[in-house]
Amino acid sequence: MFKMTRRAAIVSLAALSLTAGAATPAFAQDKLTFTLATSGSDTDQRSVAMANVFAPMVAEFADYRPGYNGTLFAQGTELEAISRGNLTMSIASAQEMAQFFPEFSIFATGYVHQDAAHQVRVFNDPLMDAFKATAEEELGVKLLSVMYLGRRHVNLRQTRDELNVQTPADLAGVNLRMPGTDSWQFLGKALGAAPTPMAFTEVYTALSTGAVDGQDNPLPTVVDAKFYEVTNQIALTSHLVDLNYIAFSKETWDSLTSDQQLTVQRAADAAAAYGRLKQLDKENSLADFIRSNGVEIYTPDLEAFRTHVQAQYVGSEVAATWPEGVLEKINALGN
Ligand code: KDO
Repeated sequence: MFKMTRRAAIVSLAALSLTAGAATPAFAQDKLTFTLATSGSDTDQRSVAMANVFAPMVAEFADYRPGYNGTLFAQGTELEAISRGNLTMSIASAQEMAQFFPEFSIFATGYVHQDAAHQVRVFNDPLMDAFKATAEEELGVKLLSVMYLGRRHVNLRQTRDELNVQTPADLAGVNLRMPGTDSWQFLGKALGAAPTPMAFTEVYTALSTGAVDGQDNPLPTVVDAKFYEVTNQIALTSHLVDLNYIAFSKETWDSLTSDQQLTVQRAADAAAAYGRLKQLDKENSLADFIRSNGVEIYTPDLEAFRTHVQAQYVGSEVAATWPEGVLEKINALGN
């Protein structure tokens, strides 16, 4: 797989931006247009938060135009679109950021973030300053806020009688769909599985046809995407307390007045907080609904998973990209 280096990625993006149309919001007498691309649905709590909280707060000077289910830009291409000036916002992942800047993989590492509150402390800590600066200066992307996606678990087509998942060894040979970026594939292997890269919008069909054995999203996504219709078990591995960033075009940001910038920042923080609470509420209440649809949910040997997964990262080429001392600072911000 051709691994585009950081410098090559930015140079190619810069070259492309010479030809792309102006990213600046649609020309209008007095209103800007903020476009947002996400592979999530319109009913996903992060999408709902952006539409119901962010959009009204910026409505005085900007129209909000979301594109759901990867219809505006395919999953994993949104940041490039922002950088080229063809998109204002995305609900980005650390894994996608890591495609440009490998050091972001630290925020996508199994069993590092402990919970939603830990994610917020990390995102607001000075340790993030260099990461945010790199994203702005080299990619033209401003990371406004951190959103809570939830605890990712192993969700399989096989029944527990067919495949009882207690330790990573039980996942040997299991064709586990993971999102397409390198750090996602690394996590899939670290779990003990044989990961298959696939866009989120293709997962339901792949599960229903048996093209893959399973996937690994949080319980709210299992319900929102109806994965419970085409799977039969969830092993509560909690292997990644996952997050997204509200990513915003630096070019658009710089064109705003300082009052507009303050409003956009407050709107992003409010949307992230709203979505976090709604997602946590769903995460804590959906297990019985999923079980009622024939999916067995159980807790595997968490210590075995944590120990094994963390051991895969130690000394790995992924860990080699992490700036000195950052992991210690993240851990110190934990409970
Ligand atoms: C997924 O593709 O499994 C994933 O959960 C990865 C996340 O980073 C995020 O892109 C998410 O999909 C989409 O927002 C759809 O929920």
